[in-house]
Amino acid sequence: MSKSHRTSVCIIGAGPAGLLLSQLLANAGVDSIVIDRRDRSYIEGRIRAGVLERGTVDALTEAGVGDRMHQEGLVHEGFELAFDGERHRIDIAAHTGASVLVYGQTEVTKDLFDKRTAEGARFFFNAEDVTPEGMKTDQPTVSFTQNGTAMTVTCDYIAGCDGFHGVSRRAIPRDVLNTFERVYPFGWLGLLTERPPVSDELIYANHARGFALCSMRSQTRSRYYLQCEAGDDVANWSDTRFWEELARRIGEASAADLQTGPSIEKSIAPLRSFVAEPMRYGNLFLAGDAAHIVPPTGAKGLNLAVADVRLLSRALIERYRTGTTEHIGSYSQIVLARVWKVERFSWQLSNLMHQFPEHSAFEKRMQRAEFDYLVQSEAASKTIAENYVGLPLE
Ligand code: FAS
Ligand code: PHB
Repeated sequence: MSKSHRTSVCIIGAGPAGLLLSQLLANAGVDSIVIDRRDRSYIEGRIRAGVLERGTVDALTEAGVGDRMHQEGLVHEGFELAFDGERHRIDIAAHTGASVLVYGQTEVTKDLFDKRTAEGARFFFNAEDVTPEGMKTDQPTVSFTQNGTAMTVTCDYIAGCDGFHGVSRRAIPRDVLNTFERVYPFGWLGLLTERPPVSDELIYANHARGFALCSMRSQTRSRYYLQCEAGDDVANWSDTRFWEELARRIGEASAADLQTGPSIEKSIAPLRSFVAEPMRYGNLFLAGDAAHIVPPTGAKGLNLAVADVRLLSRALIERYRTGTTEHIGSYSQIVLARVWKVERFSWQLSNLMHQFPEHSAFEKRMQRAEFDYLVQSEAASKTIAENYVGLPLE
């Protein structure tokens, strides 16, 4: 048995990129269908990003999903960089006049799902063998099976919002697609605990034993990360071992305020920088992790996905409202110009804040010298601040 469906934009992926795109299109009266290989509870259960740039806060507010974010999110006007226990605050409010909002990606996803569902959005979960086809035609299709039933969605445009391991990027022919990648020789071990955070603001720490990050989800729920071996196994990390290592890396003064507790989530994420060009092929458009990955050091992954979606929704809405395709034509070029600048910042901060096995004594001194320069130079701290709060959309 097979079923056919028709929509304007078929969105592959119900993560933050796909959900926000569907909402922005719906707000402009453009119909979409959202297909995901997982279901809502699985997607909401993934613990990921924690910091929202001002552009992301604006986009979610404009989309009509900002109420809980503004009530529960924590406004942060600065964060700290630390080297071997010495801490330097980056005053992002003084440098940029802006702030960031600490509000977990999990909550953003829940808010988007709630509104999309309340508005009767068409979702297909647990989709298998999702296959985009006909991208070079004006009637592309996405076929898949769901509970054994073959489905085909015919549309005007396909939005590939299916993350790094999705199928959309792979639907672009090899002789068209160019990819750029840097895989880091370490991963991040993340831990979530119901304990007040060690500090009011985030602390990014570089220590001889490795990087550590002290973050949070609320005043009672903390999120911590430790740099670990690339192939490390979370089973090697008891809570006790995690807390002891974190205390070493953040230094005695900070560790004195550390409230340890049982982990409610613990996982290891690999780190890579990755970009795929172009982000458009015929009537297929890529957005979010489907097209690029940044190491989480700069808190950019989710925010970059939102920026892509703001530009893609603008292009698609323009086409349906006016018939012109100016921004559809320039989408890939405009969005990639910003992607590369954000890749640069995430790569730069990762190089500054982590211990690299291949680093010589000289390169370790270069890291320390860059930190010391940041501490003394207003200009250097300002550049960090303006990237952290988010670059202009274009
Ligand atoms: P997502 O990966 O979130 O969503 C893609 C969706 O597509 C998923 O729901 C998936 O099920 C679906 N999909 C995949 N293949 C499919 C197929 N064939 N058919 C249909 N659907 C398919 N960013 C930060 O800023 N800070 C962090 O601390 C941080 N930590 C992270 C930790 C991990 C383990 C990972 C993987 C990422 C992390 N990120 C972090 C980055 C993350 O937040 C992403 O940038 C963000 O989820 C991007 O959103 P999407 O582009 O929507 O992709
Ligand atoms: C998080 O809280 O998960 C987080 C915050 C900042 C980052 C990365 C992750 O740079």
